[in-house]
Amino acid sequence: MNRLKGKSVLITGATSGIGKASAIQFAGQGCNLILTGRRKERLEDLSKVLVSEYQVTVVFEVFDIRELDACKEFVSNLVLDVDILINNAGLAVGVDSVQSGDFDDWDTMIDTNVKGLLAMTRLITPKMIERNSGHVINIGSTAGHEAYPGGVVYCATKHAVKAITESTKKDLHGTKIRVSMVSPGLVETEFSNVRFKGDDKRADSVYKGMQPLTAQDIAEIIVFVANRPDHVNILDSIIMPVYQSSAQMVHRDE
Ligand code: NDP
Ligand code: 8X3
Repeated sequence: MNRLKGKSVLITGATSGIGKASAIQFAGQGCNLILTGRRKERLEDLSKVLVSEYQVTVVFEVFDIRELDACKEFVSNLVLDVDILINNAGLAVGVDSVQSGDFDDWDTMIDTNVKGLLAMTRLITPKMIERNSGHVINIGSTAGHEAYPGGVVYCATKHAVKAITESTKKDLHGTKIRVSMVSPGLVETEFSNVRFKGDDKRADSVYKGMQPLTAQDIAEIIVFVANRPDHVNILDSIIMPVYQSSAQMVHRDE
């Protein structure tokens, strides 16, 4: 049953990976889309494809989610009511240990994954409260459930997303607004290319000898979470490839 047709879905970080795949899946359900990211050309191209293939309304805005003023301006200019907010924009940068980490990389992860997500939630939820309806879906990670070496700040940010999700649910207690988190394990997107700062060979090695999740696998879960009946709230869902049993326990065929 499609309960999503005609709803407006705001997806941060829709230029690639899980965000882009989610935009395609929600458009396929007949949702109108508000897309964000920093790469304008990608948003233009994706919007054109979605409008022509699915006949939905698509608007996009190019800005850096780390800039609070840009987030505020974006939200104040929105004409559509946001029914579903998907806080997806995020990244890992580097795999340094705590004793050798790069302070700028740490800022980038914290400002994007935590402060960007918080800003969007802070700015969008008041109108949801006024309407007593809406759904906030945060993209967490298995790294928000389990810390691993080389992930000190990335894991901290995703643990923060878990805490933010739980607190948001409790802050909105008694309203009809749903609050969810989707927590993937290894998904082959541009994530590892970004983490390894453009070292694509190293990025490919993350998925060597195993079949990772695809962005579409996760987008389908996000749509499932969003498409539950109004009284059903999925607080979290952990999805890993079958060859992955924990952050670092990954079986690889020879
Ligand atoms: P991608 O690198 O493919 O996509 C990341 C998206 O985030 C891009 O659209 C990017 O857009 C956007 N983004 C990053 N920084 C900013 C910024 N400062 N301002 C605005 N947008 C930004 O990776 P994924 O699709 O894999 O990642 C999506 C989410 O999923 C992230 O939160 C990630 O932590 C999470 N995740 C990923 C997993 C994986 O294995 N791939 C597993 C678990 C969770 P642009 O660069 O155009 O700004
Ligand atoms: C991304 C998955 O294992 O690289 O959140 O942390 S992992």
